[in-house]
Amino acid sequence: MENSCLFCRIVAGEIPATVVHRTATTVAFRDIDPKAPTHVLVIPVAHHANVIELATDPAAAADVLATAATVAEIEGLDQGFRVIFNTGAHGGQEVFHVHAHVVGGAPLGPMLA
Ligand code: IU
Repeated sequence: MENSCLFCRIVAGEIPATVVHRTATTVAFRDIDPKAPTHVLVIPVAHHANVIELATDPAAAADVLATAATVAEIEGLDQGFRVIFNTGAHGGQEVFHVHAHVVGGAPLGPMLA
């Protein structure tokens, strides 16, 4: 856990979040500024800054993807959804604890704005 990391503090329960699903290695919670009817963030419990670091921990990466799939099922996204890892400055990443955005619940168009 990194005390200065907002998402580590959500994992620890020090900052409130609306948790949708939790496993031993992941937490899924609603984005505070949703961009679609369903907008859930899936994070690994272990701190990794971005998807490049996550890729060095294949078990954690697989767990994040499995939890994203579980979230889609819980949220009833049977018409489809999108999983996005914003990465770095050009990717628009704002929080440097890797998170998968699971977005859906309506047609999203060709790209997420
Ligand atoms: P990004 O991929 O790093 O740009 O996304 C960060 C997301 O984290 C963004 O969609 C915020 O709305 C969201 N978020 C949150 O859910 N809770 C928070 O306390 C903060 C940001 I700060």
